[in-house]
Order: sequence, then structure tokens, then C-alpha cells
Amino acid sequence: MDAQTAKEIPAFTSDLLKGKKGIVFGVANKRSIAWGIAQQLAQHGAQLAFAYLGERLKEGVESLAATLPLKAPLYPCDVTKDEDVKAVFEKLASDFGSIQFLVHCIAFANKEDLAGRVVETSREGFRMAHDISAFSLIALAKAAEPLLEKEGGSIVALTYLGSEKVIPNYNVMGLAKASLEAGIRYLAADLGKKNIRVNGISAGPISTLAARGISGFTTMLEGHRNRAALGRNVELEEVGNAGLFLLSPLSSGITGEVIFVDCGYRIMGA
Ligand code: NAD
Ligand code: IMJ
Repeated sequence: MDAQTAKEIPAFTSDLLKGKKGIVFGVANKRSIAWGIAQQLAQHGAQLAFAYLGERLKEGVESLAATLPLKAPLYPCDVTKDEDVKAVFEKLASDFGSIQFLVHCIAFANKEDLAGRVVETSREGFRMAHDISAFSLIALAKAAEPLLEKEGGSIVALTYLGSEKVIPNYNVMGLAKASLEAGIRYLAADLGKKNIRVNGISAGPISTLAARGISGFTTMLEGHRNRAALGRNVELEEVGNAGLFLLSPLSSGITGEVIFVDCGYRIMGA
């Protein structure tokens, strides 16, 4: 096995998710983790809907969605707006009736809060990072519950090691991810009786829009590769495959967990 890149993952297709429907939040472009997961879901027969942030992203998400085998409805949604969340699930209920999965790939903090000292974080910066990156999972789970409980289902949210370890510049996002991960466990307990599972994927660094804006990201990628047990960084498709697993019946006994898809970075002591 080449230590620098994943051995080519065969473009395997199956009927694993045939007849299953769900919604994906957080596609901004083709590098988005949400898109990596969406592609795997679609390859295994799922029918998808997408919620995107703002008109600016609409065309891009439209042309990505058009590459999928099944027609995918698109809805605008800013998760800080209750009325947007409500409207998405009203349209989803009329388009799909029931759903079996939801994907949460949303994070945001002010750029000035992703550098310098955490002690400088403003009340408003803290509030916004937590609203968009952590509370949104609760809001979406609540709105999705009536659609998911018809047949049971699975929710997956993306998180990062900065929730439990101090990672330079991750700062207020680390606090928000700690809240997101606690949310995963509490929501799993609430929704378990309805056969709705809630899990997280803690991905290693991937060069997406949300990562490339960070100063020193390229150096950080190199450091990550050198320390990781597998001697390389994770690929979008590998996170997509973990998403497929957690959103499919293959993981029916797993809820409230965070699975690390980080090429074995976290297990290393140095
Ligand atoms: P990305 O920029 O492609 O995705 C982030 C998404 O969040 C975008 O689609 C953006 O539109 C959306 N978003 C931001 N504010 C929003 C709002 N108010 N309402 C609705 N949507 C909003 O970057 P990504 O790296 O694919 O990020 C997806 C998830 O993966 C995030 O939760 C991120 O924390 C997590 N993650 C990323 C990495 C990485 O290295 N890229 C590693 C681990 C976890
Ligand atoms: C983000 C900031 C600092 C260090 C970081 C990251 N490292 C990694 C990320 C080491 C891997 C990417 N990540 C895991 C995120 O969750 C990113 C969230 C994010 C990114 C931005 C950039 C642009 C902006 N606001 C953001 N808010 C959240 O203005």
C-alpha cells in the first residue's frame, strides 16, 4: 500500500440505500465533505435533497445535483433563521413524504475568532459559532423528527478533533464542536426510542473551502500526514464511505458515537 495516498477505492455501487430518501446540508462546492457523502449515498441508490446557504451557492449546487442519477430537489436554508428551517422541512415533506437520513455538514465562526487567543473571543463571536455549528443540529433534528420517525432513520454530523484537543487557531470552533458532540449523544438518547440514530464523523483535515481560508493550513496538512498512523491524509471519498456506513442499516446498532476518519492521527502519542 502506498503510504501517501489511499489505494484507489473501487467505484462500487449497490442497492444498499435503494428506496431511501434524505437531505444533505452543507454542500458549497465539489470539495465539500457534504458532497463527498452525497456522492456515496447516491451511488448506493439513495434519493437526495439538498439545502444550501444563499443564492450565491445555488447555481453550483444545482449543477452538482444534476450529475446524480435521481432528481434532487434543492432548498435554500440559513440555519440561523427558524423560518428557513421550517420552510425546508415543509417542502421536503411534500416532495418526499418521509425521509430515512439527514446529513449535517455545517460550521461557521468569524475569521477573527479563528486566530490569536481564545480569551479574546467576543460574546457575539461565541454565540454565532455555537448557533451555526452546534445549535443547528438540534434545530434540524427537531424539524426532521416527524419525517424520520415514520420508518426510523439516521443522522450524521461532521466534527473535528479540535473539540477535545487544543489545535492551533481552531479556537471557538473547538468549543462549538464539543457542544455539537455532546448534542449528538443527547439527541441519540432522545430519538433512540423512535429508532432514529445520531452519530458523528470526526474527519482529519481536508482541503475544503472551510479549511483553505485558514493561515498555515498547508503546513498543518503536512504535519498531520507525518504523524498519522497511515502516513497520509484522509480523502473525501473515505469520509463519504464512513457517512454511507453510518446512514445505512449496516450501522443499525450504533448511536451516539463519534467515529474518527483521520488515518489514525488521534491514536498517536507523538
Ligand atoms: P465547506 O465550506 O464545504 O462546508 C461548510 C458548509 O457550511 C458550507 O456549505 C456553508 O454554506 C455551510 N454554512 C455555513 N453557515 C451556514 C448557515 N448559517 N446556514 C447553512 N449553512 C451554513 O467545508 P467542509 O470542510 O466540507 O465543512 C463541512 C463540515 O465538516 C463542517 O462541520 C466542518 O467543521 C467539518 N469538518 C471539516 C474538516 C476539514 O478539514 N475540512 C475536518 C473535520 C470536520
Ligand atoms: C479551521 C480553523 C482553524 C484550524 C483548522 C480549521 N484546522 C482544520 C480546520 C486545523 C482542519 C477546518 N475545520 C475542521 C473546520 O471545522 C472549519 C470551520 C470554519 C472555517 C472557517 C473559514 C472561513 C471563515 N469562517 C470559518 N468558520 C468555520 O470565515
